[in-house]
Amino acid sequence: MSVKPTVLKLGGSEITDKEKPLTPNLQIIERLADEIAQAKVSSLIVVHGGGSFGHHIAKQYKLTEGYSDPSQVVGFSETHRAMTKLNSLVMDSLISHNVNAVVVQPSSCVVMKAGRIQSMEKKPLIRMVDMGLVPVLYGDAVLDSDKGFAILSGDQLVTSLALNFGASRIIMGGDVDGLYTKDPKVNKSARLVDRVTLEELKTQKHDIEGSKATDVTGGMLGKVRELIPAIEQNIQVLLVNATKPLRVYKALRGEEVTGTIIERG
Ligand code: IP8
Repeated sequence: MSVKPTVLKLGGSEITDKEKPLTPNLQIIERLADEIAQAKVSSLIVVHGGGSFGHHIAKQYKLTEGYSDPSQVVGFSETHRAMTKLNSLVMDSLISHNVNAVVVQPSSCVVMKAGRIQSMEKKPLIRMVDMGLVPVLYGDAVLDSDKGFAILSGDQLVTSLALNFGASRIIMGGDVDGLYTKDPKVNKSARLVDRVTLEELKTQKHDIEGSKATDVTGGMLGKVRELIPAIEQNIQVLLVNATKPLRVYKALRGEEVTGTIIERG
């Protein structure tokens, strides 16, 4: 790629209502599409999570455990279908805000092995970004050469894209201000960490609470673990609250913003 891309993740917990199956948060999707459009980043890849579109169905059919029974096959199909519905809402918003977005379906270009990405078709993505298009990928049900199938989290995808395409930075939009010492939704003494190195993160990580909502791919704890390989390669990660206006915009513009910077140190 001629310009190092920024990889932006839009978490499922803000673009959907995670407690209500198949419920999008259209207002937030629209606002985020507007912020992405206004920020005018020259080289951008967007990934979004599953929220209440992917996780409930994936859990119902035990998809993360892999294939063990023919009755799960319909669950693979339904999980992917639900994700395409959420994705089409994101795409409609982006395109209506004049972002030249194009869908790249992970189920069609990624193969996993034991729950980790084994291979990804990269050429179309490279050409898209060089053409000024914004590829949009999402957490998805994906075929797995060991387990039959698996759930690919948007976070694993973000790290893999950032490493494969030499990203300059990763911006993770979530529903909290950044990384806290405790889960801020249940613990008032939780403190926002504005900057942390990988070493500090490794020793603090037992204090980071996982998500309480239905999340088959690990919530905040899973997020942090997944990002480590990218941070090790000197790719800076910025966690911001995408439910608050202009945080994603400022992060994309490289302006000062409330959040957590994670770097190798
Ligand atoms: O919300 C998982 O992606 P995530 C997507 O980024 C599915 O963990 C299909 C559950």
